[in-house]
Amino acid sequence: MKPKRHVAVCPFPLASHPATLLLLTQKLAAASPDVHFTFLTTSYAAGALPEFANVRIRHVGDGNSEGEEVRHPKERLRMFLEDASQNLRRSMAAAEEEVGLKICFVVADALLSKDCGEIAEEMKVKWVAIWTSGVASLAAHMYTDVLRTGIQDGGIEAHKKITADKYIPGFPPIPITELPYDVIYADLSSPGGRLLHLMSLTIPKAAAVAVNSSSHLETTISATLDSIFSHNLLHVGPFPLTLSSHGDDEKNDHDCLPWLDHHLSTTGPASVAYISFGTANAPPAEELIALAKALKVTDVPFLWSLPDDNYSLREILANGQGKVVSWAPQMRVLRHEAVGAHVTHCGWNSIMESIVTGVPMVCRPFMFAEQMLNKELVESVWGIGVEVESGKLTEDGAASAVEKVVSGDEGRRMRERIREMKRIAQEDAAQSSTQDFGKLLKIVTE
Ligand code: U2F
Repeated sequence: MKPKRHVAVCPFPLASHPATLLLLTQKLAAASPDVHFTFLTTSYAAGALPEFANVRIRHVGDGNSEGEEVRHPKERLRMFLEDASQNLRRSMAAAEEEVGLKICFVVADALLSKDCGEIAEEMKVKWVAIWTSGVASLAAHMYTDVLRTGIQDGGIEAHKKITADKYIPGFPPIPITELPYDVIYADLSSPGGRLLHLMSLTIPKAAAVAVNSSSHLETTISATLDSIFSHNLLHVGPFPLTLSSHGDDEKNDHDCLPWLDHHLSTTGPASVAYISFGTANAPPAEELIALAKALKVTDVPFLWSLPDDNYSLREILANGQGKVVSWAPQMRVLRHEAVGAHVTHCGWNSIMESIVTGVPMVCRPFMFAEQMLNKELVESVWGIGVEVESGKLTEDGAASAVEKVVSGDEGRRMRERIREMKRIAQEDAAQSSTQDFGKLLKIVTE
């Protein structure tokens, strides 16, 4: 079919962002076969992402003109951001020539709002922003200037006593020190600080802002954000429910499911701990070792998604109590009846996946992006998980947190609360999020 419209999609080339945006693009594309989607990302971030009939992946320059090997994700990102604007423009022009149609709409990862917003303005087309995390973190970024102006410079100890609801209407009483670092503490001229600050200034110009959350999960903050975005906030998540194949990688199974089946029949339902620290962070080696020892002490069976390079740890873990894989089909694992706890870095996708499968969490967040804030939501606001003592994995702290969630009374209460959230998320996914997706589709394709 000859396409009638040409839409550009620009994911942020880090962590799970490209895979998540591609799933959303697929859903938009499946509903609009006469629209051609050009998905623009760096060759590194594109990896082995698949193409579809009306979704084509086009590589964007990664800013690494020397072609040297860059292993550190932060450095890769710094290089990309330096030339992102020019490189995106160049690739969009090439895509227009190839497809034979001018780009008439831009779908931007919210983190690229500044560049994509400017490009769309030059092209005289509209754009939408996709925030792959939840409402609370986006609200925190939107209040960067208010918070920085309002808070006296009393240092971290004084800041721990100030809660964010003082400045952000509808926000839970979370200490401002737990907000994403860039909101209050980053130098706004540093690459990360600048990126997020400019996002907060540019994103209200988008035709709509879509979030990976649903309308009844973070209700009071949603109301605040909706008014900032002139009632164009769209809840199109949680993605594990609304984007059907999210995290459901059939190929990289590593026999996790049969292993869990075995445990269901031996150790029973909700007896296994699943462990993963996401795609962008890893605890230091000594913490991983402490966790391995803690698991031995608790005797809780575990399935651990651990990148291949942790050779020495694999040796400690090779005692039959657990299974270690380099990548797990996370959604299918969490959905399995044998799994009773999710040890997580509190990436937003992982939290949503835990909620929609009803598995309470043991949290070891990093001072990275919004993970500390996500942990506060999980532990203090929703009561569906517990942070490891002192925020770091120690043998005693990790053992006590895992035991609390898997077998303690508090774990049972967490399980009840998370099942209620699962019910709310399911209802939203079937109703309000479906309606909001319809609105997004209309804005993007008509
Ligand atoms: C950044 O987070 P990450 O990409 O590190 O973490 P998640 O948002 O939790 O996403 C990880 C995804 O990878 C999947 C898992 C999630 O969908 O199911 N996965 C898997 O399928 N198998 C594995 O063995 C391991 C992971 C950032 F660091 C966070 O702060 C943000 O919240 C997040 C979203 O913007 O992006």
